[in-house]
Amino acid sequence: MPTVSEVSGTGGMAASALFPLQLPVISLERDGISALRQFIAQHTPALITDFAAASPALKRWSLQHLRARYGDKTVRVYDASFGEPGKHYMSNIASMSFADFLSETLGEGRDLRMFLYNVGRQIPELLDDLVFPDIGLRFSRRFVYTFFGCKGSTTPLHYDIDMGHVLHTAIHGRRRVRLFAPDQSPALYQHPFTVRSYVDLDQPDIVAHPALACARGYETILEPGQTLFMPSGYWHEFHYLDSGFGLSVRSSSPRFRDRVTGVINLLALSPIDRFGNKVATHRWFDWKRHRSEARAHSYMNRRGLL
Ligand SMILES: O=C(O)CCC(=O)C(=O)O
Repeated sequence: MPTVSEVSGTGGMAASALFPLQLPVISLERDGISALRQFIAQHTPALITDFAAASPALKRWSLQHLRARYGDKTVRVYDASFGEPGKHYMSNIASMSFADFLSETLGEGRDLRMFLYNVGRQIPELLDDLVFPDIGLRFSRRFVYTFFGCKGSTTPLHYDIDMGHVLHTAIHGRRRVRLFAPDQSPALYQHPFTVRSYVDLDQPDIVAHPALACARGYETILEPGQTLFMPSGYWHEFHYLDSGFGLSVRSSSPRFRDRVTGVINLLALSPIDRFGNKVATHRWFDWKRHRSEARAHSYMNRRGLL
């Protein structure tokens, strides 16, 4: 890990220095379900090569098939303004037919996203195409989400607000995925009242964000058909190397404190954050940024880095 003194003054730091950790790769056929259960019990992420192997979705859900059957469904679409203070903060920019979304994003390369599309609610019959092994977690059928993006789009660094355990399968296209453990939050300059970080992981600026030099994460490529296990509270950034889509199933965390945090996030912190954005848009955002910097400063102080 580079020290602050090694990198200060330049402001630049190789992005690769942030990702020294090797993500474990397991195969349920080779290593047994017990291997995955162990990662779940230890709250450690892992890449599973064959978690979804028995799911007809992997073959059946071609873009052509989905467009032909569900192209007339109205979907909400998002862009980068989702995370920016202002009118579209935490909300969609428009609604359009699924067929138009596919043409505009995957066909024309417009950086428009469709995420958290609830398949369980919107097209429940698709759930029949998902077959997963019993790994000791109860997946909620009500919260099965799909995520679509075009080549080059990025889902920025965040963790899931409900604090559930997530298994994300890439159905089409590869993603570069970056992960950080929950204890890295101060080094990632988490904005209070949110589950977001705004640090630039591609070009880390250590002058603006000195604590970032302490962050240690994983970086991996998720291939189509592979699944990522993200324990509750794990930070993740997804970058689409190809146009495509993926699917997440989730289960509530076995840890009581995670479940309570999830409820507080959803019922208290997020509404306050939206209210702050509504009434004091830029001042609220700047206040959160300052708080994240103050928190990072005391984190470094505690570690004797100042
Ligand atoms: O695929 C994406 O764009 C993001 C996936 C994600 O954030 C999730 O599964 O929780």
